[in-house]
Amino acid sequence: MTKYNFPEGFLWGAATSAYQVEGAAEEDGKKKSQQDLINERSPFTDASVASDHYHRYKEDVAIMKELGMTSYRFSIAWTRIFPDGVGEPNLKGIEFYHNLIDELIKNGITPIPTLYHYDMPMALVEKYDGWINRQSVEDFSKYAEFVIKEYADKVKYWTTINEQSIILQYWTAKNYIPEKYLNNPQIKYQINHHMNLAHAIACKYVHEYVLGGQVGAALGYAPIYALTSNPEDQMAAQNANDLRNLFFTDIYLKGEYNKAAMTYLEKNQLAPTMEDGDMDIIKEGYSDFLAINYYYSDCAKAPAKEAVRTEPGVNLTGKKGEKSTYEIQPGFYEMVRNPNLDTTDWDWTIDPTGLEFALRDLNARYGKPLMITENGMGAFDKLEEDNSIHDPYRIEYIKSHLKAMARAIDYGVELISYNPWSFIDILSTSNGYNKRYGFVYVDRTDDDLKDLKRYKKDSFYWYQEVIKTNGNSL
Ligand code: BGP
Repeated sequence: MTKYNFPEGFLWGAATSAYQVEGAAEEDGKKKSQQDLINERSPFTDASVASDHYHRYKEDVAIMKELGMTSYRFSIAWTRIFPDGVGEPNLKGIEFYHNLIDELIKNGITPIPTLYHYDMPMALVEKYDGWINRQSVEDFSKYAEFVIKEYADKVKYWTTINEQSIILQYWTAKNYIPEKYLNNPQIKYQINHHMNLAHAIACKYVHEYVLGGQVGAALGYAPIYALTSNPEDQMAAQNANDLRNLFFTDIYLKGEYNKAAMTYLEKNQLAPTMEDGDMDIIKEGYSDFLAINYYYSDCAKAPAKEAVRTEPGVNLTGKKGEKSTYEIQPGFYEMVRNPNLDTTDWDWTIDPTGLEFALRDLNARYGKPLMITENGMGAFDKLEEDNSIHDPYRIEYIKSHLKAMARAIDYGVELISYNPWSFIDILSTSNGYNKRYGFVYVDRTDDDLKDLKRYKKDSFYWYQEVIKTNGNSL
């Protein structure tokens, strides 16, 4: 009798994304994406070297194999394949992902690529403002079709767009937005509509070109609790769930816009402009599964009558309590800190039950298989003199979330895979190399590249045992 019922063949993995791990941002024909520019302007290091995975992928895959990983979720950089976003494909870029995928398969690791992880080609931003312009749908579709066809006989599971929800919530950090649009919040819903079309078209291509292929989005997902049992707060939590979660999942899994969310946007002149036939495209591009990136849960209350529209804040220092601004949608909801939960140093709540809640809720609503493409804990890790890294907090975080997943499975959730963030230390969007997530330490800091050597953290050996026992060592 086993303690935990992770299914036979469950995919145990880990995740990264191209610009956060690869480096070689302008090598072998690759050109810059908007993320290169956004990171250059940030107070942290840029993405030019990152964890140097582009040059060390073989060594990295060998470490994945040693960890026992049976899946690896990574992203393909659009700018490696089409440096200018459109035009002639770049053979060196195509070859890199062939090599990586071949190396994974050779080592028994199922590749789970993501087509888009925040990295719109800068050339298209300069040409027409990137996702703001509807032309982006056509150009992304060409890129997606090319990539899906190219790797069709090697890749079964595809994810389309990473975290549309976060791209929308943090629209000026995840997109390069020209100044003239900064005071126009409708733009973010327009970007999102274009991404809905792009996602659906990519899904269609997977169904068309990949024998037995399965596809879904990788959504940043945080369940939302009401601050109190006051009915007004409960209503606000439902409103927040409609606009922050179901606004995406209803598109992916029902092919329609969530009605309450759309009504709110229309009433506030925020709804996207659509063309005839858009909803047919969205319906045709159905998903086979939903992948979620789960880090934390959120909390909402009824907003005060005089509350004004407010963008969410971010903690960029790793000093607890620094996050002071929470999103407000006037007349709909106000996000607040949950007084019941502890947080990481970056104010992200630690809530394993929230993962169980999310999985159960999504299963009840849509009944589709689910995947976890990110989950993990950012922390200040320390490389000791003997090259060990003691990260009991990360072990505790992942252990409690795995137990929550096991409970959800017991209650009927169909889960395909678990790919925590991150396989190796990567360039964090909210604190460079100060905020680390990996099972494997990369010896560099924001200011000093050092030798970029890889060292296994305590969590590496712990996760190795979890994988070996199909979760029963938990
Ligand atoms: C997700 C992103 C990842 C990664 C992770 C951690 O939102 O998909 O790319 O960045 O969050 O975030 P951060 O680096 O801000 O800690």
